[in-house]
Amino acid sequence: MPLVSPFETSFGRETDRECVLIEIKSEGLTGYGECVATRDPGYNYETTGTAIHILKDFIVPLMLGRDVKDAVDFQNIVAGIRGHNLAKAGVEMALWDLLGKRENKSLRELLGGVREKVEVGVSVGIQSSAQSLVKTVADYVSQGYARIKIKIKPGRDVEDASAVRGEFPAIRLQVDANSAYSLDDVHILKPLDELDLLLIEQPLFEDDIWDHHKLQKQFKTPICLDESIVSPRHARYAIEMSACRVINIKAGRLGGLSQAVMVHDLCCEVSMPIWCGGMLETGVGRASNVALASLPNFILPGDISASDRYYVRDITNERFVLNPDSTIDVPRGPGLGMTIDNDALKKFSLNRLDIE
Ligand code: OSB
Ligand code: MG
Repeated sequence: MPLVSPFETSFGRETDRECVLIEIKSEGLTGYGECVATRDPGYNYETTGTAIHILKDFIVPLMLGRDVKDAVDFQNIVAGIRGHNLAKAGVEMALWDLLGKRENKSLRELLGGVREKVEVGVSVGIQSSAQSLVKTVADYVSQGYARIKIKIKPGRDVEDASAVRGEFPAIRLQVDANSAYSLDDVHILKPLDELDLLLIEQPLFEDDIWDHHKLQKQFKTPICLDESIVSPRHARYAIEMSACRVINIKAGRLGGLSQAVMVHDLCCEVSMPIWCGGMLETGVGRASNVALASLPNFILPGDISASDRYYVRDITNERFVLNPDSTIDVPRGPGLGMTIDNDALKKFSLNRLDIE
């Protein structure tokens, strides 16, 4: 699906998004889930290709003809498959959609969400220059986004962040490095500590927790982990090591909504604020993110933007819009509360695999 504008991060530039949409039919109902893996292994090791392999050859054969009761049951069934969280999470999402449709409950109700609308922000990719970044941010601010995240990478960090802060002295601002730095770069990152940022997201290696602890000690700004937290266990490690003061929750990265709720609860116990991250989802995955973000401990605004920030045409009939108070409404329909635009799905489909 073509993005409305290219999205550049420290690991690459995306002009369109490839994803695996999962459709599960059971008891006359259909559930949809989105696997948030991308075409290239830039964010983590998974890709749409590895997801299809893991789904087709391992996850689906374990599930066919089996009575899968709920998400916990599903996690037990796939427990022998190491890693591949994005693939697992896509299936779990479809199971939640099915469960909601069977019980006539929205995903928000099933997960225990407490909000009917969630606070959101926008994640802004690296632009051609600091000046054009300021212009892009100004455009989002005028649309009503009250929290801005900018992507940074070596050579495009302090100057970019300072330019945005200079133009918007009071806006809620945060940065995301997507693992582009090492501990040796502390002197480069240090000026960010004076910009009154909400947080600095994943500055160091994608599998690191310990060096983030060493970094957090040197910063008054909260360090937020994204890539490094791949399970509730990792969340506990990070908490016990004081490696961060905030966690970005992505159900995909954690292996499913059930795992995301576990990290939510863990962080709640230690009063660590969390927020819902994004992976440029289609309307399917965005519905899941919005429902997840309605849980009580999602204190900070999520990387959940209106549909038109991502796609001219989406694969769902329903589109998400930004309310004037920088929130997005949580869908109320059963399950994800979304219906598929089959023409759009057909138009964008590169491949389809049916397993009976
Ligand atoms: O690190 O949060 C990230 C998109 C793709 C991969 C990784 C990330 C992102 C974003 C976009 O920041 C968030 C969104 O979906 O709006
Ligand atoms: Mg991130």
